[in-house]
Amino acid sequence: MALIAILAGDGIGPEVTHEARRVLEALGLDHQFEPGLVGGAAYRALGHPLPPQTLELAHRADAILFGAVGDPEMDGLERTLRPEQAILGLRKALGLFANLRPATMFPGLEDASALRPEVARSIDMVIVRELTGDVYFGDKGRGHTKMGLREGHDMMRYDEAEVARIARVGFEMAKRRKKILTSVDKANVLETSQLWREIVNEVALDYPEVKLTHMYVDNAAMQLVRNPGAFDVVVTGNLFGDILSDQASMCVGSIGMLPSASLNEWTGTCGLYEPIHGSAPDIAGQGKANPCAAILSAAMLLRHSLSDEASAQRIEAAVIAAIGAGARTPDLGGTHSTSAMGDAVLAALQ
Ligand code: GGG
Repeated sequence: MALIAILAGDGIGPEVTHEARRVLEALGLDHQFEPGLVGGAAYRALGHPLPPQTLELAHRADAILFGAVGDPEMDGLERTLRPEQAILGLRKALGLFANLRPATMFPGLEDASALRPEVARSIDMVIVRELTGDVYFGDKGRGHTKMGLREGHDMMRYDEAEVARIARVGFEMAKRRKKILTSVDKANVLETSQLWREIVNEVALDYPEVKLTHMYVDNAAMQLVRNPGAFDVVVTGNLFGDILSDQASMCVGSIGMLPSASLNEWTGTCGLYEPIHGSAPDIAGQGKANPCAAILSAAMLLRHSLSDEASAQRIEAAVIAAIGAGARTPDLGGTHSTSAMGDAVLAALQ
């Protein structure tokens, strides 16, 4: 029996996580669920976005099902107390450096894509986003210039070990798929990216069977809408991965469709699973959120943390079947509520 921590968070986080938990429970597996407070909800109740009891639960759990964090009412708080610090703190505390973000076009959903159907149909890729470095964690601060102007800075930084380990995740994943790896950087401008490219090339020597291409992030953004079918596995840094995966989500229909797994090694035992979307405060509490990304994240949890491939595939097949049968939340152009979409997935569960 495994312990699954449920950290639902803010905004639509609790709504979509509820549906994912229903699907997990419907599988009839002998897992235990324990909820914890995180983000703005934790700040309101306990004065910190990542309180010690939540961190303790995260360390004790076999896997974490995470919703979303973010609350516009807390925009004025100092950075270290903002809801978003909870997810950054969890990633760092658990060493979750590898973020897998699969973007696949589900049959029948082509009409929801921002791309032409024949282009959208070709999309089947995984973005491997580095998660514990880059500008997110580099030295940051505020000050004043000599002229007295207000100034802010966030340092972009990677060391060779950080680049090598995420590059290996990318190569390993490509090895198991179509053997095509695109490493995305901005090496024509950034020193960090020059190191990135150097190290990725060194790791490539261990993977002669994988075809490696380097691409500047601006070109990658363009190719993602021009010829997305050419991508198999993309490996990139924290910031570029964040941006490109939001873009990829609209190519497959909606940001409500993309799950993610954050792992501390290629097939890590401890992992955090969350939809790539945020808390969407504008639609929170209205039953409009698409729970598919959260449900698909639960499938990734079973696959990567609990080694239960069969159950993971059951969930994925149910989402595909529900979509195929016409279930659509408003982001996909439909009228299903969050719970009706959850019901449709449950009904399709074999
Ligand atoms: N479920 C994703 C989420 O809550 N995102 C909010 C956020 O602040 N994310 C930071 C990041 O993904 O880099």
